Formats: sequence, structure tokens, C-alpha cells
Amino acid sequence: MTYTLDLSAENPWGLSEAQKMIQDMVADYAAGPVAERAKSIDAEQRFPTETFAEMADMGLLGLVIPEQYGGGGADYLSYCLAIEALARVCASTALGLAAHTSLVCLPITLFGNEAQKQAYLPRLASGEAIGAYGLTEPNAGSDAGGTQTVASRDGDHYVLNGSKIFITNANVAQIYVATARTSQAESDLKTTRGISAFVFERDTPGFSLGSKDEKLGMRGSDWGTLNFDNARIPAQNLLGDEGQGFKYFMQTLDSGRISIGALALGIAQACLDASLKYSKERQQFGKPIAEFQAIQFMLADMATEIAAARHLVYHAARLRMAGAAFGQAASMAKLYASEAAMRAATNAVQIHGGYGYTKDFPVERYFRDAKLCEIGEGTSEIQRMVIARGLLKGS
Ligand code: COS
Repeated sequence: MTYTLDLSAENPWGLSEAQKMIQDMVADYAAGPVAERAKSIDAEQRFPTETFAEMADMGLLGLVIPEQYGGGGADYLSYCLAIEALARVCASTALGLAAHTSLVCLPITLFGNEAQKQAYLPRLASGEAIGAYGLTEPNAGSDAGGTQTVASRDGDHYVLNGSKIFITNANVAQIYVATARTSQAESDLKTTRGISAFVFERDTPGFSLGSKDEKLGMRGSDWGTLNFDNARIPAQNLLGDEGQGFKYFMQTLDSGRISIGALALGIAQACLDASLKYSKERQQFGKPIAEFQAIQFMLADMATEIAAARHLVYHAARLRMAGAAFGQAASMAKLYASEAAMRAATNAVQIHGGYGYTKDFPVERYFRDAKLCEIGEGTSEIQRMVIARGLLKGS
């Protein structure tokens, strides 16, 4: 597939009519109820169920799911634009939608069989079910291949034992995808080959939810622990082929990282918006602080880094849409955008001074939320590893 960019003053990012429509629709919606709830869901560490019901009605929960399974069939850049627009107002809401979409809807679409797609995608698209993705374990974080959750075959079931931690949407989901080791062969234990992926429901016998941690940021997004205590998952719920789960999950993360880049971009933009407004209003030494070069340089750096991050994020999405290799571009987009968001948030708090350190202004929330982008779906160090490995392989 090829695409032509139609750049103009009104459309500097070369978005299609459909992409602009989705961007505008989500931005309009986000400016209303999502903005109103952002502060309180953060303070109360509450998942905004009502926002997800509204987003389901708008078709946002199934945006990239193919139309034949009840979704919107939108392209990947449209989805990233939606995440960016939400994150500009409430990063927690954007994170919940991103985990549902790129980490659950996508792997079922890409690796599920027809029966699985029909069973799960329409429910995920309509909002009847929210999705959660279980990869991280107490001893398998950056080393995702260190998975210790075990799945033993027992007749027409797999019996799972182990746990997954730091799982976004854990307590609000009805449909989960997770990895477990199906091979205990000595040769497989040291590799990623014995790992398989499963899709299953919340009411699976032996499956339960564990503790909910107190978080620094992204407090309006749910996260928790998945426990498997002889959990019986029907063999037909194996996602794709046995032993291929690690690769499926890595491919899933390649896509997901673009949307985390978009999320970081939204936070960075919110930092710039707030800093511009505040620096024009705040008077010190007889004039607005925006007239001081020290502040102007911070604003200029933010704007420049946001533009660079936007190029990287949109380009990675477009590579994915074009069917080209995009893993390295996704890691670059995620790495740069999340670090740019953290720098923008640090400067936004600095520009706001003492007020920026209080809960009266939103920049302290942006600061706490931005940090997650440097950690979730692969730390900055993991992104650098992926990029460097690609370089050394010559891609
Ligand atoms: N797409 C498809 N296949 C991939 C892949 C990708 N992006 N990345 C790796 N693979 C394949 C490799 O080709 C290799 O296949 P073979 O066994 O056939 O040779 C296999 O998977 C193992 O790859 P590798 O040896 O590179 O695995 P490592 O254990 O070294 O791990 C990293 C690679 C570090 C990149 C991976 O563990 C990772 O991304 N970790 C971070 C996990 C993460 O993001 N966690 C966040 C929580 S999830 S929200």
C-alpha cells in the first residue's frame, strides 16, 4: 500500500478526511466529560466506567476492529490520533483505551482463529467487555521471556498456575489475553519458545484478581494482579499456535508502543498548552513571565520536541498501515515521545513554580502521568535495546 501526503497550512500533518474527523470528534468529546472527570478520577484512583460507556457508544472501543466483527475498521493513525486527543486531557483514560485496543483487540484480530474473533471482538467493540493483557510477572518484566506462569495440558483444557502483575484494566476487564509456559522441556525453559498465548474470560475457574497497588500517576486507569490457581482454560482458547506466544506478544507490543508514543505526545502537548497560558498570565518583575527568555527557551524546546515526537509517532503508524516493518520505528517513537513528555512535564512544573507543585494546577498530574510512558510497554532502556539490535542486524 502507498500513501500520498497532502500537506497544507490547514493540514500540516497530512491527515485524511476520515482521520481528521476522528481527531476532531475525540477532541470535542474529551474537552467535555473527560476533562471534567480528569482531576477527580486521579484523586480518587477511580476507573471512569461512565467514560468507557460513552466511548463505547461513540465507537471508540472498537475503532480498529474490522467492521465485520462490529468495529469501526479505522486505520492505525486514526486510533493514535484518538489516543493523543484523549491524553491531552486525561492520560489515564487514554491508557485504559490503549491497553484495551492495542494489547487485546489487536492480538485477537491478528492471531485469533475465526471462532475466537467472533466470540470476543464484537463484545470488545461494543464495550460489553473491556480487555486486559497479561505479560508482566513478579520475575518477568523487561525480560518478558522469563515467564514462569505454567500451563499444563489436561484433556481438553490447559491448567494454569502463576500470576501476572501491574496489569492495566485487570479489575474492570471481562476478556483477558495472557502468556504461560506450555513446554517444560529443559531446552525450552531457557528460551522463549515454550511460551503460548491464551484468551479467556473473567469467570474462568481458578482465575482470580489480586491486590490493587497505590500508584504515582495514571491513577484513573485501573491496574491489578491476575492470579492463576489451577485455572482451567479450554484448549480452544489457545491463541494461535502453541509455543508462539512470545512472538505474538512481542508483535503486539510493537503496535502498542506506537499508541503509547501517541499518549506521551498528548501529555507533552497538554504541558505546552498549560505553560503557554500560565506564562502569559503570570506577572513577575512587572511583566508576564512569557517575556523572559528563560521561559521562552523552555517553551521553544517543548514545541520543537513535540513536533519531532509527532513526526516519529505518525510515521511509525503509517509504516504499520503500509505493511512495512515498523518495530524499530515504533520503539523510536515511544522512546522519544515519552522522554520528551517527561522533559515537557518537568519544564511545565518549573514554569508554574510553586503553583505547579500543587494540585490547583494540572501540570503536577501531567508530570506523574508522563513517567509511566517511560516504563509501560517496555522501558526506555528496552526501546534502546530494540533499536540497537535492529541497527546491528543492519535494518
Ligand atoms: N516480533 C516478532 N518476533 C520477535 C520480536 C518481535 N518484535 N522480538 C523478538 N522476536 C522473536 C525473535 O525473533 C526470536 O525468535 P526465534 O526464537 O525464532 O529466534 C524470539 O522472539 C526471541 O527473541 P529474543 O531472543 O530477541 O528475545 P529476548 O529474550 O532477548 O527479549 C526483548 C527481547 C528484550 C526485546 C523483549 O523481551 C522485550 O521487549 N521486553 C520488554 C517487555 C515489555 O515491553 N514489557 C512491558 C510490559 S507489557 S505492557
